Amino acid sequence: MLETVTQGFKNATDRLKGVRELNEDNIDEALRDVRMSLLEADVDLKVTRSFLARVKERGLGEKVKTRVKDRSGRKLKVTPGQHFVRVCEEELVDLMGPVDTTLAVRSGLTSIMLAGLQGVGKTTVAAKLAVHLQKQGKKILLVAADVYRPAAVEQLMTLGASIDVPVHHGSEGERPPAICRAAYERAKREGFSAILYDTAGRLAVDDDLMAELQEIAAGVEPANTLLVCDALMGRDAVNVADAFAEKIDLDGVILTKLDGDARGGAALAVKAVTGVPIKFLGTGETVDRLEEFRPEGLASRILGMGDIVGLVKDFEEVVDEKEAEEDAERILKGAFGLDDLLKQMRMIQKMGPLKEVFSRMPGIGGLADQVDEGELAKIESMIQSMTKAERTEPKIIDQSRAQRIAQGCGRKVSDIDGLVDRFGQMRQMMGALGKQGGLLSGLGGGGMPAMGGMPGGMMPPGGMDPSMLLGGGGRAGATKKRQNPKARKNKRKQQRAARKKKRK
Ligand SMILES: Nc1nc2c(ncn2[C@@H]2O[C@H](COP(=O)(O)OP(=O)(O)OP(=O)(O)O)[C@@H](O)[C@H]2O)c(=O)[nH]1
Ligand SMILES: [Mg+2]
Repeated sequence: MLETVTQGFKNATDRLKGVRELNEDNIDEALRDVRMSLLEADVDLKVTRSFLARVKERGLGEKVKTRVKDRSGRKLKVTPGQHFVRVCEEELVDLMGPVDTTLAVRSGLTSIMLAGLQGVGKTTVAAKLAVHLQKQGKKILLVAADVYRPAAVEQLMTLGASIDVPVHHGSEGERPPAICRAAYERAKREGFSAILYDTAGRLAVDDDLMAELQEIAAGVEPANTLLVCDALMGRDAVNVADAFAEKIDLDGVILTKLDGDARGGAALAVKAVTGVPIKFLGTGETVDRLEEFRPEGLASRILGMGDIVGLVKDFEEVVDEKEAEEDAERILKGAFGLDDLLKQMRMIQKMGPLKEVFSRMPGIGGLADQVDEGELAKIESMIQSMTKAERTEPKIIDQSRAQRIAQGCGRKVSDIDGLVDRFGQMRQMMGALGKQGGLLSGLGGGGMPAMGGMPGGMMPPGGMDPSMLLGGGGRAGATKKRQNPKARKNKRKQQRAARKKKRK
């Protein structure tokens, strides 16, 4: 998603490579690329214009310090290109935020009314939000308030059954406001802690639709009224949001189908045009494809810097914390075997389609297109044909062992050799990373990445610097995550060494 815009920013920063200062000419040239990509992504023209104007003003106006100290006193160089990226990132965050994705509670109930045009994904979102709330331990009631489209009720019942959430529906001839009110009373009576009203869609914004929504809202007073919009509608999604916002009080927008749209301009413009923030993103048809919207995360993804916090959150969900910490420690000492690799691979697979996981990693986001899930299955089969000793210390795999393994999994001996070679390199790299401390130890260690390492904006423009894997990456200030103690200790050690060196 938003690949178009990412490419625009990448072209822009490429242009600024090697320039010694930002001036009227080179910033205009760089911004031309950004402008084109924003318009191509279907971002509203006015929003685009004011965004570019702000970036230009700040880019030119702010004195660029070419050498700055980070919080730990380390000196860092900032290029004009990096300064440009930083300004862009901050302005993107301002454009889309601030957002609070916690769902409000009223009279003890997390109540949500979903509204939106036909086919935008309301019913799917209802199920996705139910799953989201399930994870918070809520007891949820789904309400089928679409009595117009045949099979609408059935659709929600099927979804509800698949996630083990009861669905309330009306009887023949009962109108949506009455159905919702009855459901509300049932939720109170039966001790539910969350209720989700899935309303009917219309082809276009019309008075009947608005009147019905107003009537439902008056009857059940939902704590959260969320508008569902379809990213494929591009700029129209923003216009629709604007039209709804005029008629009903919206607390947030959910933008769906971002997986199917490389443009996704609506994500950037909704807040600026309507004043209503996006709260969630839908990125797939299945019920697990819902993301809390974090402007910082999206901004750094757009700028090609990955989305560390989101990644870590996903990681936390699939990982046993204590075990992960131990694993991370071992891995960073270079003391890990193919068994560990297998385990890590499976964990990452649990986080979602590999392509997507990769695209959110800093530094290697660009490799996402080359990820091949089939390759993983191959590796898995090879590892499974090895003995315990071979997995722990692949170095012992000689020609005859390789032959046996190859036979066991139906691969060529050269495949086995290749795997062992690559694994050896990887182990070496991990060991080297571990010595420096940083992100990777954070990923495992209770999911607390070493975010504080770099001050705002010290990231390389293209995001392809391998040091991105080591620490920092996002705007440190924006994430407010504490570093884990180990990374802090490491950092202090580095600082001491640096000071010592300086004194000499
Ligand atoms: N790719 C993708 N498809 C989605 C997403 N969300 C919903 N869909 C699909 O969009 C179609 C419509 O989804 P629904 O949830 O039925 O939409 P709705 O707004 O409830 O539709 P009506 O009730 O008819 O107004 C379905 O085929 C969904 O699978 C998403 O995030 N990504
Ligand atoms: Mg529906």
